[in-house]
This record gives sequence, structure tokens and C-alpha cells, in this order.
Amino acid sequence: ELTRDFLYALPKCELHLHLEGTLEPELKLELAVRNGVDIGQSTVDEITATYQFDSLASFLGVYYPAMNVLVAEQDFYDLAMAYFTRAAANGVRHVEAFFDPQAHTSRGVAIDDVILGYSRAARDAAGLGVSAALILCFLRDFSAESALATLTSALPFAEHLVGVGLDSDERDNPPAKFAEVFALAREAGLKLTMHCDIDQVGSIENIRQVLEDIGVDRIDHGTNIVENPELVALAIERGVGFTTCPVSNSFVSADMKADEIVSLLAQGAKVMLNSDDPAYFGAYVADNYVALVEKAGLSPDDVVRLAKNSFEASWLSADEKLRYL
Ligand code: ES4
Ligand code: ZN
Repeated sequence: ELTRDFLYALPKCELHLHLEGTLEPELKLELAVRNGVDIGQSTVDEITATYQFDSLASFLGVYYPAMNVLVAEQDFYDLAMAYFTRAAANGVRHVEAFFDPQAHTSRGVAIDDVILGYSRAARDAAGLGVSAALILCFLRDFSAESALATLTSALPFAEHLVGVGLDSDERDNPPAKFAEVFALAREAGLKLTMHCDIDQVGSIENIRQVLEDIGVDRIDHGTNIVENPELVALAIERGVGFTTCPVSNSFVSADMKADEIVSLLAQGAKVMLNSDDPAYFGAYVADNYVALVEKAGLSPDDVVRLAKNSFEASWLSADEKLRYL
């Protein structure tokens, strides 16, 4: 009954997707040629051969240098439109997509070109049957001052954003480091989410911080919260969503975290499945459903619950959610 076709067609939201993580080898080569950027490879096969990871560090070591091919507003537009086209084919009706402005501004690209290119694509995604919103992510291995400067430069474009997030290397970069910038983002009317990654030293403390000190609306990953029943109860009481990424987990921590995801689902947490960096991990969102169904033997009810959770944990308005649920 849970065929691949069913899982692809199932209407869903994608809430944990890095636009820079959707850069397929073909587009990377096209943009490298268009912009005259030397990326060290000259064929699609050579680029594909570099897309192999067994840790967060080895992933980030390919992910950030790849961004050198993104220079002009049109490049950001083209990247996002290629993703929205694939998302539509994966049953995605609504996406709240992350982007990493500091990975571009630190190379001299204007934040205007980043936000306006992505935002123009988000508007055009409607023509594909996909509504799209943008979440500005701060790089947590950059300083709090850099995050603050990034927020300040982005606020004139706040109408193009739905929220702010926090990604990159979590080790020694806890949520509390960004308490001030997240408080300011909330005052500006933005939703809040943070990566709280798996398998990191002290990550339960980080999950405590995001729930109790920052007051996030969602947690990205965060499945190790199952270690602490009090924190699970708090997250459920507040309706905090968990944007989990099984295939990504299997690359960066050699474990899909199926047991944790299934446990959260059974306890009534608003957990759903997402692709994270699909060009690099080889699976768009529907294939994350396929992978978890296969690994965990999910029932049709489980799968429908995951898809419903994806809408309930989204930042669509109550009226917009009614159209889907
Ligand atoms: C990421 Cl897999 C992962 N972890 C942390 N930060 C990220 N940014 C993009 N993908
Ligand atoms: Zn992520």
C-alpha cells in the first residue's frame, strides 16, 4: 500500500531544506562556466565524485567552497527554481527554505542579490503549485556580532522572510551565543528555529537552551530529545515542530535515527521528514519518506501523520493550513 508513487504524491511541506544544499553537479558546472569560476573540476562526473561524505566536517568542506559559483542575483534565482521544480515532483505543496547569507556576503556578494534572487524564485514557485517562504540562517561558527550585522542588513527585506535559523558547526557554538540576535528577530516579527544537531557533545543542554532560553518555534533535527522525557513533554505542550532528516542523518552520523523519529511520532510530537541537503545526500524529500518507511516499517497512519505534522508545524497562517488539512 505504501508504494513509492504514493509517497511521492502525498501532499507535504518541506521545512528543513538548505537552498545551497540543492546545488546539483550539473548546475554547479553550468554556473562555474557562466561566472568563470575555477572549481577544480571540469566535468559533471568529476564534481559528482566529490559529493561523498561520512561526517558533518567532510560535508561542510564541500558545501561551502561550492558556493563560489553563486555570484549574481540570477544564480540564486536559478538555484532556487531548480529546487522548487524538484520539490513539486516530490509532492511538496509548501516549503520554508533556509539560506546562508553569510556564506555569500563573506565572499563579497551583496545580501540584496541573495535575498532578491531567492525571493523572486519563491514568488515564481507558485506557478509550479508550490508556495515558498524563506528562513535566513546565521552561521553559528561565525561571531554573534556577524549575525547581528547580518540581521540588520536583512531587516529592510523582512517582507521576504518568514523566520531566522541557525546552522553550520554546533560544537562550541551553543544557542545561548545567539540569544540577543534571536530576541531581536522575534521583535521584528520573525519566527525562530535552530539546528540542534545529533551526536554533539552537550546537545541535550543545547536542546534545553533552545526550548527554555531562546523559545524557538521549531527545532531542526533535535531527535536526541527523546533522552529527556521532561523536555519532550515541554516540546509537545508548546507544539514545537521537529524537522528531521533521515537520509542526512545516515551520512553525517551513520544512523538514520529511525528509532528516535518513530518514538517522537508515537508520543505525539510534531515531527516530519525533510531532505536537508538533497543534492549532496542524494535524496529529495519523498525519498526520505521512502527510506524511513523501509527502515522502520511505518504504517499508512504513521505516514499520513508525518505529512499532516509537516503542515501543522509550518508557519502558514491558520487560514492557509485549513486549505490543506
Ligand atoms: C548542514 Cl547537514 C548540516 N549541518 C549543519 N549545517 C548545515 N548547513 C547545511 N547543511
Ligand atoms: Zn540542516
